[in-house]
Order: sequence, then structure tokens, then C-alpha cells
Amino acid sequence: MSDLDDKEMEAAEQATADEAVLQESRKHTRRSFAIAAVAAAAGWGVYEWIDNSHRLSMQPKPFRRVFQANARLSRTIFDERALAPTYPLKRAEELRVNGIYGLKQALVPESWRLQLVGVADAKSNPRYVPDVTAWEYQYADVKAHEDQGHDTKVAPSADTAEKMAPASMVAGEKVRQERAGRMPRGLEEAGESRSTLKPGTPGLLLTMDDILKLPKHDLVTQFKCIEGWSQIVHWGGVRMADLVAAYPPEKRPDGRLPRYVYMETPNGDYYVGYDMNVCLHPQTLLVTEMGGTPLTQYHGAPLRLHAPTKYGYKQIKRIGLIAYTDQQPDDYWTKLGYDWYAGL
Ligand SMILES: Nc1nc2c(c(=O)[nH]1)N[C@H]1C(S)=C(S)[C@@H](COP(=O)(O)O)O[C@H]1N2
Ligand SMILES: [Mo]
Repeated sequence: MSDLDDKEMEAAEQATADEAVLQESRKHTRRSFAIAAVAAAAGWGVYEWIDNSHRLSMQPKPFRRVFQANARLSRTIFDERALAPTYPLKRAEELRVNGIYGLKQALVPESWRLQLVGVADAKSNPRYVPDVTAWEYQYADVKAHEDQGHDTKVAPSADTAEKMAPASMVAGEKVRQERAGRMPRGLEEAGESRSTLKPGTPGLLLTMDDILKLPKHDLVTQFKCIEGWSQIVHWGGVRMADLVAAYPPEKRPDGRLPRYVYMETPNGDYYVGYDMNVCLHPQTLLVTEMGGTPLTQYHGAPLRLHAPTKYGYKQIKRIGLIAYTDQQPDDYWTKLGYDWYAGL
């Protein structure tokens, strides 16, 4: 027997073990069927395969097929691939605003770019720039929005107002004059991110048109904030996985993908770290619309993340930077005591 055959036998044995797990999971038939319908509609094959798996296991089959199916199955069960439930459109609500770190100033829409860092062969892309941090986002105004709710573990202090809208950021024009390269960053409670880019970091500067070239997807899922409320929301946007496919990460020296993805708002006040596999989940969206209308400022215009397998604080609003990285990225709420994983 060749080595390959050995591996295939092993894979077949593993598939049998996985089949037992599946038998168990088939008992939750109603849920599986709902998910299967959604997955089929979304054109995503794994649950389709699960439906067929019984038939497959009943007949002799080429080992190669078992091996592939087994690889797909373990991703389903052991990674972040299980789909979150979806809901009929008519159940979608208008999401409340909660947390506006990084959103307090009105961003001038034309000045938005997506900084994308860690892309393979970036230099050959027409959007390549030698320093993405040199991009200047422009802001129309600055207001203190003390009325906006946000998750917090500490009572707001007397100097919150100063922290939220420092005197140094009182007018967009003044800000533009004062900034030397980048504005002061990390002005909120968690402070400056340890993962923020160093000046001189090369990458791509994508426009909204670039993003909208990716296939559009709609999704109705439940949004959950760790504070204990949840709402059903209709999201529209593109799959994060499609962005990663269109702009693939530079591989590590050993040939694998970087493990993490880091995102931050254009001013660096809010920032989130993700496992790469969360970003590759088929329901993780780069959102441009909620309830069928373009995002508003406090919901994160022009681009926010929706990851239905994660709590709200992992769903960053107003994305300015996406960086592929192999170092576990810094994360605003993890710094303040919440779990990095934030899984539901
Ligand atoms: N930029 C930014 N994104 C953010 C936050 C924030 O304060 N700033 N808060 C997070 C938290 S805790 C929640 S619950 C959701 C709220 O999203 P919503 O305001 O659209 O309901 O945004 C998340 N993303
Ligand atoms: Mo939240």
C-alpha cells in the first residue's frame, strides 16, 4: 500500500467517526432543515452534503470522496463554520445605536478609503500605495454625544466629556491643520491600539466601488449585545470571505495563511481583532446597508462588520483598516476585560 492509500484509509476511518457525530446532530432535525434551506439559498454546499451523507455512507464510495467530505465536515463541526439561524425579512427590526467610539465625527464620505494591509503581491495592484497611513480621512464636524449608550464596565468619570471630544478636536478644519501625518489616536477609554499601523506601512487603498464589485448578499440574523439585548436585523453587503478571496493575504514562510485579521476605525479609537476563520465564515459580512437603506453615521457608514457568531462588540462599525496578520491583534473591549473570542 502506498502512503497515499494509508492516508485515505485513515481519512475513511475518521469519516466513520464523524458520521456518528452527524447521526447525533440529525436528531435536531428541525433546526438542521432550516439551516440547510438557508445554506442552499446562500449557495453554500456543506449542509447540502450533510443531507446526502446518509446515502453516501450506505454505499461503497471512492476514498477520495470520503477524504474531501471529511475535510469539509471537520471544518463544519470544529471551526466556526456552523451557520447562525436566519429569519424571515418581515421579522427584521430597526437596530438601536449602541456604542459610537470612532464615529463621533462625521466622516466626509468621499474621503473614505479602505486601507488593506498584508495582501499578497500588493505592489502589482493598481491600488497599491507605499504608506496607507498617509491617507487623510476628512471630517465635517465634531460633537460630544453623551446621550449615546455604550457598553462599559466603569462608571463614566467627570472628565468623560473631555475624553469624548477633546478640545483639540473641536473643528474639522482645525483637526486637519493640527495633524502631522496621523491625528492623535486611541482617545477613548481603552487607549491607543498596540496593533495600529506604523507610519510607512504599505498596502492598498480601496474605494467603495472596489468593495461593491463583490457579489451582494442579504442576511437576516439576530444581533446580540453582551449587555443582554438582541434584535433581528436585515443586513446587506458583501462577504468578507469574498474580499479575502479577491485580495488574498500574503502567505507565511511556511505556506499557510496568517491566523488573524485586525480592523480599526479611521481614527483608531475603536479596534477589533478576529481569527481568520471568523472572517472566512460565509455569514460574516462587510455591511453597507441595514434594513435596505445605506448605513447611517452611528451605525457605521460606510462599512461595518457583521459576524452573527460573535457578540456585538466584535462587530466593528466604520471600518477604515483591515490588516491580515499573524500576531493576535489588540482589541478594544478585550482591553477592558471582555473575552477576546466573544463567541455566542
Ligand atoms: N466603531 C465602533 N464599533 C462598534 C462599537 C463602537 O463603540 N464603535 N460598539 C460595538 C458594540 S458594543 C455594539 S453592541 C454594536 C452596536 O451596533 P449598533 O449601534 O449598530 O446597534 O457595535 C459595536 N461596534
Ligand atoms: Mo455591545
